[in-house]
Amino acid sequence: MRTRMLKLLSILTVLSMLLAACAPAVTPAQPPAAPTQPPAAEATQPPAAAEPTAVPVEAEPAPAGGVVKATPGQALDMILLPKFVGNRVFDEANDGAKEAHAELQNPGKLDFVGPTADNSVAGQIEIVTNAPTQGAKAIMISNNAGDQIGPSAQAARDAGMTVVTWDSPIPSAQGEQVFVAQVDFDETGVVMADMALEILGADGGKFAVLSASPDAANQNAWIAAMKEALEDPKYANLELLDVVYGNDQSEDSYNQALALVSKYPDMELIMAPTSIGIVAAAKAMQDEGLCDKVKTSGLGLPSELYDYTMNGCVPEFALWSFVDLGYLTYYLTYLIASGAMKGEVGERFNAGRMGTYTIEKDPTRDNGLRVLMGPFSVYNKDNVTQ
Ligand code: RAM
Repeated sequence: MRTRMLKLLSILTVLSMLLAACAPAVTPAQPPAAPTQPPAAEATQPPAAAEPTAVPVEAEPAPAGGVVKATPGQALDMILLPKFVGNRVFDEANDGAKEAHAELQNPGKLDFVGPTADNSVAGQIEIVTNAPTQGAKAIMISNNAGDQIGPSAQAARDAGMTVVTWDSPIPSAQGEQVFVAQVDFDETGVVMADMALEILGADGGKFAVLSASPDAANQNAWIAAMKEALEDPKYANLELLDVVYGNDQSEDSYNQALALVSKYPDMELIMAPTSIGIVAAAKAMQDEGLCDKVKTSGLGLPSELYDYTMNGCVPEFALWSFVDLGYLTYYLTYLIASGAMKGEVGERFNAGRMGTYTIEKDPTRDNGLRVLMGPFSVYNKDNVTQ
């Protein structure tokens, strides 16, 4: 028995020696990652070899030229701050942010908080001021307070928060790391001038702007861009009569639209670059039986403007996807807040289903960076749906 065992053992030893001699050389397997450690940020660059020791929880910035991909599962409490609550476009942006929040499996909170429309400036500043003390890691702001919000945004930054704007930037960029621009702001001016020309025809006509609030950075920039566009001889027959403000409140906007009609009897178009203002102006013209004489156009939601487009009160208007804007904003903010990106010019990142984006200098402001989303959709009775 013992001799048989010894024979078997020696045969096995010879066999294993033979096998070792024939096998190709292989590098030893990397030690497995620590169980609590999230996978490193993916990039188009080859990943660095895994270290046997624990890796920091925060993802590493991508190598230059790489496309940074988010590491899911990082716990980051984030705040989505609209200009005010009760506006469908902001609810849509929140839907997009929630989609990204679920996709990135963030175990932290995503809070959608905002002031009421009549207290937007003070309310927004208060929310930004209080955000760091509530333990939030990042805040995403659609700014309705002009440069007045800058000091509170800067304080949030100084307290270590990530501050990203979307929809409406901080004009001076104080405290703001990156602005997610829904469309190019200069192009918005051209789109509005083109819609005015198309509605009024080659002979042109007189029109007025019904804006949101005087502190709304996005509307102010779009109006400035439209005024610049109007200097092109192509628009020589268009005359801009006035700019008035309905403060993104329906009743106020409705009354401002009626006031324009009485002040300018020869006005033929109200251009409202606000989803609240455009509906209010269209309703005011319809209620007064004026849709044949005074058209309404601007920026608004197809779901809210379908009837007015079909009955000729709003022959043409434009918008972009607010769901996508919320989704893209969330991805960018998560990447910066998790340490995967610094928020610097030239950084490229993957935004899930929306693809790859790059941080660039914002060409429409003196200071500030932006990520450009786009595109515009222009609607008329041929393509508007409910
Ligand atoms: C209103 C808001 C928002 C703007 C849209 C077009 O809902 O002012 O900031 O982007 O209109």
